[in-house]
Amino acid sequence: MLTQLDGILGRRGMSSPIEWSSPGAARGRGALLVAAHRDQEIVRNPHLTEDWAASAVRAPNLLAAVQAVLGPDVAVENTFLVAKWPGKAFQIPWHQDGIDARLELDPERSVSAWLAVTDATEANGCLEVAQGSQSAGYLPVEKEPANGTGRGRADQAVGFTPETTITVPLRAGCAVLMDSRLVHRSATNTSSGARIGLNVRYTAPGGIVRRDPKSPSVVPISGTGWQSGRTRERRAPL
Ligand SMILES: O=C(O)CCC(=O)C(=O)O
Repeated sequence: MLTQLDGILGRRGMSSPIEWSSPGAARGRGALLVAAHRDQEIVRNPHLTEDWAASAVRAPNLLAAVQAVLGPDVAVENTFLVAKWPGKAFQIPWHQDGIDARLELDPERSVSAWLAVTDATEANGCLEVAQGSQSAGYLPVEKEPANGTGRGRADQAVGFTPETTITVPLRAGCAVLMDSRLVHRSATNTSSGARIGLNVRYTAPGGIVRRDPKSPSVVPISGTGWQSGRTRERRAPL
């Protein structure tokens, strides 16, 4: 059966590139972030604290693409700024954005995006995705061991062996939209410059199946359904 997600994101489970900024403005922001966050690898939820990130998650082309998948009522559940610094080993393991130790998102009511702030290339650790992997559903997850460095952005998809993978290089200012179940990872930056990207989890009303009660609330960014009481999270057995 062809679902709405198949229709928009296709059998590959992704759509790219979607422009969220001009390349020049994104690269300029990247330079500022390099200065501001030097050597910090993960910045959690910058859409709550940094104006540029609050604007980026609402960028018109990107929001239109998200609304085409989710409908008019869209909220941001979570963002991560991920910086890969030259000369520092930092790879993100195979994982799915819609499930981790803290939460599970309904894949029919959620979608994730990865926004290139700097250019993302194979040399500097762009995303690598297992196309079509969303069709197998969510995999068991294992929490990545904390190592005290701020690394370990993603909980790992346990036992995942990719069959078909592609790298997703993106020019600064472009984004990829992904099914929440699409398995992806990224390698260490082996270039001489920093690589910075923003990961965004979008959700529609009722899209959060389970979450850690300590997590910040969702931030509605479009639609009127958020006032109607349909924001309640659904509880489901793991
Ligand atoms: O920025 C990266 O290299 C990967 C980020 C990612 O996959 C995530 O945050 O879920």
